[in-house]
Amino acid sequence: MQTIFSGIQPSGTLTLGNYLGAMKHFVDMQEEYDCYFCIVDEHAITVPQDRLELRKNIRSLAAIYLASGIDADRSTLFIQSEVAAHTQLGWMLQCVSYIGELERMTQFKDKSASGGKEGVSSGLLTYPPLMAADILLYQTDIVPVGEDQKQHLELTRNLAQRFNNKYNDIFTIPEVRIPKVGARIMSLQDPTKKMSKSDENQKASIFMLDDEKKIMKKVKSAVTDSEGIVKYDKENKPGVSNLLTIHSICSGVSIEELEQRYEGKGYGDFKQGVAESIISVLKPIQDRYHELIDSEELDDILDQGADKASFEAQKMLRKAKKAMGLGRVKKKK
Ligand code: ATP
Ligand code: LTN
Repeated sequence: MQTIFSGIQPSGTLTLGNYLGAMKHFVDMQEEYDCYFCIVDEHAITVPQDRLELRKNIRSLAAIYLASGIDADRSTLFIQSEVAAHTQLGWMLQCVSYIGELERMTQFKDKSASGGKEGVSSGLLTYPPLMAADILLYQTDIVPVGEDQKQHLELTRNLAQRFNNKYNDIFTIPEVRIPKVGARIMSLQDPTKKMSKSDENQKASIFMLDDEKKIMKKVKSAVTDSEGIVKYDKENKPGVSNLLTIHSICSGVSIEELEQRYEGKGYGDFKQGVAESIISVLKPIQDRYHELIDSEELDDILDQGADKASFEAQKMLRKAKKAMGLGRVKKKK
């Protein structure tokens, strides 16, 4: 059976973008693959975090994974900082990474642009080798992510190949899997930008825990255009196209069918339909979330996940240390 690994940062409440671009696919993949899903809290601290808020977000993300349909009997769900091998291999891979290639990562360029050299943590630069470690520890074959992570995956492959050539052929070279639709859900307020959980404008993103009223309000105020025609045209009608994509994935109805359904109708009806389709997907997830969030069941699942992941990760870490010559070989008595 092939292995899947993916991670999400506990850097805020998940958005509909995270769900449609990543989480939803994780759920579908559990049947066919041996899956590891990680709450990557060590990645989240590359930008400043409030400690209580971070704690809350970690637990909340775990509950969202499960409420969305991750089955703890099939998949391994765990918190990155509870498995020490991640930072250990992360350091080793940092030592095979070049500063130049890390500086070329667009996420680093974007997130560091505003801070200046003193205000940006060095962790933001060295984050991709940690991500590579996450993936390579589990002999991962496939990494399902949204479009924005493609470059990091390319780097992971390069680092794995470089390590294999230089030291020993131990790492599986992972493939990236990007969904055909929904890989890049856009901001409701600026449809040229991706929907992001850390967007300062609250109206730009639908959060997975938003109530019906909020979802309705945000969709109704989404930026469209003045044409009044519901048609998919990413170039000229990015707002409407984004809403059509969302509506289509949430309802399972094709974009062409939706275009026909709303022909001759204004954006009012269309937006009502979009909001209803989102609510129909999120409402059951929210109900289950509230049952889980304060439960012991959640802790048990995370404990078991950390044990299983640690066991597997240790095997790979041992191989990597041996390949690099770290530690020692004990003399026989
Ligand atoms: P942040 O805004 O804090 O950088 P984020 O919203 O980009 O975070 P991540 O934790 O970095 O979220 O990403 C989790 C997963 O969700 C990744 O696989 C990522 O590719 C995917 N993803 C994030 N935003 C979107 C989006 N707008 N559309 C589709 N997929 C997305
Ligand atoms: N960098 C990713 C989160 C992430 C990840 C991973 C995704 C960390 N480690 C391993 C897939 C596999 C992000 O910012 N979305």
